[in-house]
Amino acid sequence: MASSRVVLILLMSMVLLSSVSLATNHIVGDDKGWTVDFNYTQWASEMVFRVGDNLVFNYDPSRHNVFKVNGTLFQSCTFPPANEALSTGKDTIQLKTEGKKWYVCGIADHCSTRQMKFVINVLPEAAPAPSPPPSSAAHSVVSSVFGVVMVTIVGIAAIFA
Ligand SMILES: [Cu+2]
Repeated sequence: MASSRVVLILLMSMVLLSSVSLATNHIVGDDKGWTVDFNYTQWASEMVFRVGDNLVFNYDPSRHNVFKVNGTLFQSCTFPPANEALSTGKDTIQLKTEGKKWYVCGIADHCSTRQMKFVINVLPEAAPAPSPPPSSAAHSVVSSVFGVVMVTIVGIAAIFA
């Protein structure tokens, strides 16, 4: 049956296309970078963080560093030993798991009084778009790029069917 083969190929290609995830680089503090007296709590509240995304800290390494801490250390602005800090001045942290993550600067009073602290809640990777039922697969293509890909695949499938 040629038609069922086409549908099968359509579904497989949808799965392939939808699995191409778009990881986002979140530049902490945007063009301000990681520095004193910037409201990172506000910044973080406007973002959606997902597994696979990156946090990028840009800063002057002679003035700041980056610690990933737990909630207790975050509240009290206490830190692990300084040699466990990230301190290159351009640190990228990949968000590998879901849930809350806390980040602070461990220099002087930057955490306690200069706002260099924030918490994020990492969500699961973006779910693939739900696949339509097979019978309507060929009719429900809305995206033009997707449509072109589909037409090409259907054409190829028709040749081999
Ligand atoms: Cu600092």
